[in-house]
Amino acid sequence: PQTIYRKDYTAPSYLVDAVELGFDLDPARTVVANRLTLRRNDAAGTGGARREIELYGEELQLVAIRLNGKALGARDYAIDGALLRIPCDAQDVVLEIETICVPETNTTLSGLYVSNGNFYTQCEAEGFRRITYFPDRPDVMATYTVMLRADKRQFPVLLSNGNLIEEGDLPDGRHYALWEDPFKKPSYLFALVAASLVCQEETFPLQDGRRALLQVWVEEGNLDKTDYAMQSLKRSIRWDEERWNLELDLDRFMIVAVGDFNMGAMENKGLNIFNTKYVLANPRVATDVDFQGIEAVVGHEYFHNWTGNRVTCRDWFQLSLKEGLTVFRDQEFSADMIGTASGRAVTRIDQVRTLRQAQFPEDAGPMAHPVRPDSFVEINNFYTVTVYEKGAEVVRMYQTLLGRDGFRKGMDLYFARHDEQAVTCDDFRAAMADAGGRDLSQFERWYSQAGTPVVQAETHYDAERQTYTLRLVQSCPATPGQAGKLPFHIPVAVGLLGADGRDLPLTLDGVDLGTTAVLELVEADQSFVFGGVREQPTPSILRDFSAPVILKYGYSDAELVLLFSHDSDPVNRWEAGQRLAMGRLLKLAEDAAAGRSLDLDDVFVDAMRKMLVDASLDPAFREQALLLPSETMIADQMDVVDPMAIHMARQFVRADIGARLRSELRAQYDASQTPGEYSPDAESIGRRALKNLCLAYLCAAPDEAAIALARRQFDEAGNMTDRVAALGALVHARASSAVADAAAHADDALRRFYDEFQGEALVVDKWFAMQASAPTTDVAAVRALMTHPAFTLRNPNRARSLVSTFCGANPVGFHAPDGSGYAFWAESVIALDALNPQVASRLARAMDRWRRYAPALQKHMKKALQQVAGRATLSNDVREVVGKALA
Ligand code: DPP
Ligand code: ZN
Repeated sequence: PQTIYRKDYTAPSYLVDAVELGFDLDPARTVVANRLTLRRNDAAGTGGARREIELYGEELQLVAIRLNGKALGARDYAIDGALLRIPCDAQDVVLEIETICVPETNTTLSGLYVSNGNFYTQCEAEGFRRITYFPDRPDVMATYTVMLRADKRQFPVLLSNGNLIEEGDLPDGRHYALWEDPFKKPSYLFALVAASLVCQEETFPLQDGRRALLQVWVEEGNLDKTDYAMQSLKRSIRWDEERWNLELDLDRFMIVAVGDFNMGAMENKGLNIFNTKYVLANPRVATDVDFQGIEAVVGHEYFHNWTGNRVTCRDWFQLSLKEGLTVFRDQEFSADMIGTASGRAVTRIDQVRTLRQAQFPEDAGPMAHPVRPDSFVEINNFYTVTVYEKGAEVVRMYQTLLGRDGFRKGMDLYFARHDEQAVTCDDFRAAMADAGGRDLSQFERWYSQAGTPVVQAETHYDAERQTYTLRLVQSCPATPGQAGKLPFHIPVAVGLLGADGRDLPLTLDGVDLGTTAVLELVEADQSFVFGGVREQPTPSILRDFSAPVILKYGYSDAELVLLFSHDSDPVNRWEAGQRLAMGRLLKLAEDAAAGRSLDLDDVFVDAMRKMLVDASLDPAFREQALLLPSETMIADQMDVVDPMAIHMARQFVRADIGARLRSELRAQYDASQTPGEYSPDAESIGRRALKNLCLAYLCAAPDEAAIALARRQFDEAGNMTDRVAALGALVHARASSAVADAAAHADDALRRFYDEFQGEALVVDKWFAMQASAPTTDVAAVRALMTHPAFTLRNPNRARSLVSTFCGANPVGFHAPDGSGYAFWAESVIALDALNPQVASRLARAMDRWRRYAPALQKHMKKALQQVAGRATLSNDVREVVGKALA
């Protein structure tokens, strides 16, 4: 496969002003008539070669091409793979192209496809070329007029982008709808839906007095699950107006839910298409996390209307321009919807967790890439946590450096300069620099250098001079293709705590900085000297996680306990607890590997006890503070990863806390009930989270009482959050020998859960995922589940719920010493790749960090990787991932 480089970018030889599309929709044979009005792009040189119109097409049957009315023969153009080139130098061109595609056999879910008998599209990144020949690149922006024709009984609803102009009946039981999108857009934002659906709708007043029609479309039977998505949409529209002065620019905004979908959702102009997972919810079937996910994703896609659609990307290397920025916007939206400082901190902690769980490992593995990649084989492989979540951290750092007002000025300037353009990450940085009057040239390295920077801190207190010196040394490990790194521009937010736990006032170079100072680390080695420091302080470094770096500092236990009890910055307060836990978990994993007995000290358990019972703190915060680092995060700290030892260590700590804090956990469980009707507000979500964490700890050291508690909660739960938490507690206690019939209780709950919810696909996904992630589930059990009538590899959510969950979230089962997990992985990647390369490629990445494991495991892993890599027929998606893993 061919590698595509950012440095090779050239402007398009022709621009498209208008696109007129006609669809005769038939699952077995859809005819697409495409009429393009093109204009020669004189800004693009041809390097002396003759000019050509370049169109992309895949899996299309070409019926006819006409150029300015003249039919072209096979000698008038050349087809080379996906590229169709027509020699042409005319200033103005009308190109008419007729093609045929077969939606019903399209299992890739890219382009036009059929799901449960209905038509949907997915065009980002390069799916439009599977619908018609087109200059399918984001810097070609055009207006679209779309005529849809289909059988009226089977497909009563016909939707596309923009405004509905006309609809009516046709002979033979068919009907049509004509849609017009007044805004210029790149082809990846095109969408159509032809389906039998129903909708919840309302009109909503916009800031400027207009009223917009809002619709949420779902399959019949799901109208009892659309309300939260509609509420979230309205909150998103209002928030974008209030915080950024950005308005909905269309009279109509539609969300359509589909059960077969590769991503979470897609921001097509005016016609967002969503995975059902991020639309359908009511208390019976959806958890608190599901409700939060819906609000975040509805917001995310809506916010793309400005950051992505009105201002789009010049090329796919700039993907983070829209994704990092839009993730940052949806993060701020979710935080603002909670409103309280403590609630904001909990959302921030969640973001830090995601980075450590997924992005730091990616940055340290074979697929490491900069936020703005320099090359790719398959762009679909670069919809990553680095582009999205690290990209959002990069945007957040502008706000930290410029302040909220400065950042807002930068955003305003960005829109003023670039509305209706396709631009680059450099353009965004320039808007921030110009609006803030700042030199942000060094900041560019956050876009160009991969890898997680390490900041090593050292401190020195001079009692005589009353100065406190903070020395920060930064470095960044080598990543594929990037051996040496230059220093980053890192905002480091710092506070100093006195012995009583209070913040000390900060003075730097005679300037009073309040109690949190944002230091700008720009050198490889830089020292900051605080003056007027009257006592030996404890440093709170990287407050609010002010940069996506790994901070190293030799904290003592006493300092960490002080921070865990008192830091005024809740994120660092949480962080101190994570550091206390991580130190112990790493030591215990070593002990477990060496067969030594395991022991947990009082200092740690007492700190956890104090946190648990501190009623002055929000339950949501306490839940975060009591949650241990995940097995993946622990593994990321080890040179040689031993999954079994890590699991034993973490289980031991969970069980020891469960046993030693039994009465406090039980009391907190009772105190955290949420009586009355279910509500997904932050306060109630926090109480349920803390209650269910207490239950999980109690069942980690199960006795009869704990299991009885879980069974009672399972039986009496009035919502899915409590139901699934109880089920999880029972399933994870399945192998306990301390309780009679532990396995029978788990199996009974699983059976009843399935019986009750078998008609709810998203709940059945939870049922599979719950079993796939349980440490008692081995490959044989997964294979047995694959024969369940409800299992299919063809539905991405279902495939991920069982296969990807097992390979990615069940380290003990997946890393079985005999290599059976890896053989299963290879088999699954190959089977999925034949159906859906994007889903297969995600699964393939479960093996990314194979070189970090013990030699005995590595040997099996390499064999599995080679087995996949050795296949003659493999998608570019999977080939790139396994190729990089083995390189
Ligand atoms: N639909 C995906 C997202 O919103 C890709 N743009 O992030
Ligand atoms: Zn996005």
